[in-house]
Amino acid sequence: MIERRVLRDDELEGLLVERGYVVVPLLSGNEVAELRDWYLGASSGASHRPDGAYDPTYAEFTVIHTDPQFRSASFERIVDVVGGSVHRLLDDYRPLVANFVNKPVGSGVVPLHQNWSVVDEGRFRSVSVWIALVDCDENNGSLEIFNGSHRSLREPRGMWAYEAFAEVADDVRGLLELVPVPAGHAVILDDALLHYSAPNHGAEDRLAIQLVMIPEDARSRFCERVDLVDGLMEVDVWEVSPEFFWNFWHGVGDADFGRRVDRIQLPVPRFDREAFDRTFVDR
Ligand SMILES: O=C(O)CCC(=O)C(=O)O
Repeated sequence: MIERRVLRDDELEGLLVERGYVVVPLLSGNEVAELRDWYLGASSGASHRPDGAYDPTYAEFTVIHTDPQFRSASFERIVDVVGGSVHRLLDDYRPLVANFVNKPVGSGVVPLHQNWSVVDEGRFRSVSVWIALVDCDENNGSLEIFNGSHRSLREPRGMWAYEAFAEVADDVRGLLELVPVPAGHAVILDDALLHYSAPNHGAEDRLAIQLVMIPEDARSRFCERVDLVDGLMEVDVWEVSPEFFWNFWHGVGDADFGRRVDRIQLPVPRFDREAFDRTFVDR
């Protein structure tokens, strides 16, 4: 039972607790244009997936942008433009990670996953405020979510969370709901919610923002896999500030902006259909 609320509005809070996400209007047309123009101007249409970052068919996330200056500048710009609106919705939350998420035409899949756990999810909810900067629908790869899945598997998660469902992803696609999101609207999702997004088959870049917010009164945490011993992952747990993610590569952040607080062992999560149903469907 998580007692700490997320949203100031009672009705929205009830929906978030029940379904794991809500959709709300957030930004004005001018704010959307400002953010979109800033991103597209600064990136001048080039690809910003560094060599060896990850699968080249994936969406581009600012947190691994080729230019480290752009990562910090993006965080500051996003927080500057959307911070006030987000503060009016969320009950004393603070930003931890900010990404532009771009899908150039013809690419940009985001595999079925839960986001990193960045707080103790037994006591708190961190949320991603995912803001559409263009109209997003089934054609250009909007979010697809598994309603209610945030109630299961609130375990420590790091980069490996992107691999856990590879075996079942195609098989369970029919359980997901596509969420159409007009430009300027936001999906506020519990970071434990299972979600996916398809490649962009539209005619222009599909640009969005992911702003990860945590409660002011919660400790941040980031889980880094450091080893695999006898089938168990050795995981370092860090308490971090946003700067930790401005110099981030293959799951390792900037140690100058974090403090290692624990070392834990975890099994490697791998879901076949039976384990998936047991965890998320028949619970
Ligand atoms: O932008 C997308 O399509 C997906 C991004 C995502 O998975 C997230 O923000 O958690």
